[in-house]
Amino acid sequence: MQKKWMVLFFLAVSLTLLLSACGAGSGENETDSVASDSSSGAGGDTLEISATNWSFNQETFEVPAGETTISFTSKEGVHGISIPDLGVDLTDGESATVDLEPGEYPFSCNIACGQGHADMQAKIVVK
Ligand SMILES: [Cu+2]
Repeated sequence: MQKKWMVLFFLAVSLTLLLSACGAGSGENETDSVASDSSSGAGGDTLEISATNWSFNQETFEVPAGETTISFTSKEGVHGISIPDLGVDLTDGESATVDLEPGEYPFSCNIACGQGHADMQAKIVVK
């Protein structure tokens, strides 16, 4: 008689543990999706600039005025960007958050990267 109750108690405890483990699992997933949503939208606009040999992904980058995070990626070769009017210098994988006012901000590659280096010119147009 006593043994039967112990078995029932053991079953009840394992069932509770299983259920709470499942509950915790789905809760983590929800937290993950919320976290990734907020990280992609955080910090105002993001301007992504990338470079290859020997050009940037666009010649003109139009962005609205306000707080913008400029992030730079070098997809081929070793490049960087220098935006003198903003005091921003970035190399591969770096980013900077700036408060942009309307105007034009020319920039160029800031690493001596070879034969096409002088052609690596582009500009940010803030409206
Ligand atoms: Cu260069």
